[in-house]
Amino acid sequence: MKTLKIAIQKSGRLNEKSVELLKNCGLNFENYKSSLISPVSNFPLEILFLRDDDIPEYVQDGIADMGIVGENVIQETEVQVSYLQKLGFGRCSLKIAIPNTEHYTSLSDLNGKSIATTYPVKLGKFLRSHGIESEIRTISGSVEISPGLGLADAICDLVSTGGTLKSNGLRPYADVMSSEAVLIGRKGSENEELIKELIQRVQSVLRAKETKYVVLNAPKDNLEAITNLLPGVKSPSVVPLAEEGWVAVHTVIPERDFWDRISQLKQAGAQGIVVMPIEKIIL
Ligand code: PRT
Ligand code: ZN
Repeated sequence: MKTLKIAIQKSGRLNEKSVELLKNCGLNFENYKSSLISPVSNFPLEILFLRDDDIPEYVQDGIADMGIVGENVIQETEVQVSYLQKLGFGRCSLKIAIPNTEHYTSLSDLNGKSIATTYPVKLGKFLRSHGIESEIRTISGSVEISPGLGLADAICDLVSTGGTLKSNGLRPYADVMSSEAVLIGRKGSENEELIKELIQRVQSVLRAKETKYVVLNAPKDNLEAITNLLPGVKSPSVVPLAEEGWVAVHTVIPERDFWDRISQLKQAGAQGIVVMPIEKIIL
């Protein structure tokens, strides 16, 4: 069987979460900062540690079968790869930002202005699609200081907390794209079976992360109201308790509904609610 290769970021914002995801998939490998390639001992897979900018092309060209990288990088490099799975980390937005002192009222106020960015391709497309003609100044980093230095009227950069914009006297003005880390694959890879297996492992880890395992005690008389609040994967398990008139209910609930559901359950008479993390959910 051919060994699969997956490219992840060597160091930077996506490295830690990418390594964690692969480890949670049950893959056993060393994560030495010095190595560029690490074999997985319990799956026919090698992990390549690369700069994020190189990952889409390596996957497109078949040097790696799969990769984990931000959507922003894929769209900027315009490579032909398959999107296999959104991964829910590395979330950010590519935004146009302007100095706080400017009072633009519409996007057309950017006409004739200069915008500094490391994302000229994506910004160019955005401006064209809105019929705006600005001068794009491509720079290699520290975009946020360009207006202060008089190098550009505005910037287009990734934003997550917004702290960088704020501390440079800038404010977000327009959203160009939102992005998160994604699992990508090479179009037409001959390792389809192994890739499928890995995608399934990734999906079972993501599903588990979005879900909590809940065990609670419920008065039998209110069981219907309580189980209606708990749809579970199929339906909740109900186990009799030693105390007459009480049962234990076991189920899973989505993380996003968590606090709402817990207070509704308490109101419906649930007691002794225990919430546990789940490692994997295989459907
Ligand atoms: O060395 P290598 O080339 O691999 O890494 P890099 O330095 O090019 O990338 P890195 O590690 O900074 O980011 C990797 C990926 O993380 C990006 O491609 C995005 O998909 C994602 N990501 C998520 C971000 C951010 N959030 C982010 N906030 N990438 C960069 N930033 C920067 C942004 O450019 C700006 O300078 O953080 C600053 C803004 O952050 P806030 O929190 O102040 O808004
Ligand atoms: Zn990079």
